[in-house]
Amino acid sequence: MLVLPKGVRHIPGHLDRDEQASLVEDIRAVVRQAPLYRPEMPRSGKPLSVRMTNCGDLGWVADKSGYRYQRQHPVTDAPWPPVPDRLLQLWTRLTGETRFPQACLVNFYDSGARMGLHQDRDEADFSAPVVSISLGDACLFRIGGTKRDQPTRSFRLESGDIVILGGESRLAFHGVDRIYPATSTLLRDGGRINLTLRRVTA
Ligand code: MD3
Ligand code: FE
Repeated sequence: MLVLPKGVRHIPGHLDRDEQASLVEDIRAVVRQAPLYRPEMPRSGKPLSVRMTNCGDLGWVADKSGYRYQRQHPVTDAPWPPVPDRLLQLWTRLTGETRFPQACLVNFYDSGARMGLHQDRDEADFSAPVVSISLGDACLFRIGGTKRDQPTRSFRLESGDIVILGGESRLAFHGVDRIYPATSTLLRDGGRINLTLRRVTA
């Protein structure tokens, strides 16, 4: 049997077009202060196909020396810009958490980018959920269990969809198998943006 881990909430079309466009403007402002860069695989230094940046107190980075959260942009060394208010409000409304997210990872996928199956476990606190927001072109998202060899399920994430990963699903293996080019007109030059809001420290 193939069952999604408990605690996954997929909310298709949660954000209307105007909200999506406002979020894109917020993210453009973040990217002007903290440019997208291309992370690298630890050890090999092989570049990832996804480009990234962050906002918030802590940002997730990947380079030859490993995966970690840090306060500065790895290229400019500047502190990350703050998480836009609109995203903080969304987090509070969706999670009911009293604490704000410490990190907002911004992933940008061009039409050929993908993200291999992985767990998110660089955080010291898994008690809060992760909130994921999809903007732009659709993707094929895959999620399995908390062990790599468990069966997986795939579904499309469209622009405006939200996924909330709480409970058991917080440590589920997941990835992005492909982007469906030109399936959204939200981003003038195409591609997909994914935002993940997280608590990091205990
Ligand atoms: C399941 N991002 O940034 S979002 C990531 O679409 C990441 O860019 C993907 O995986 C993306 O780490 C997937 C959905 C998602 C986000 C975080 C999760 C699923 C998750 C954390 C735990 C389990
Ligand atoms: Fe992840």
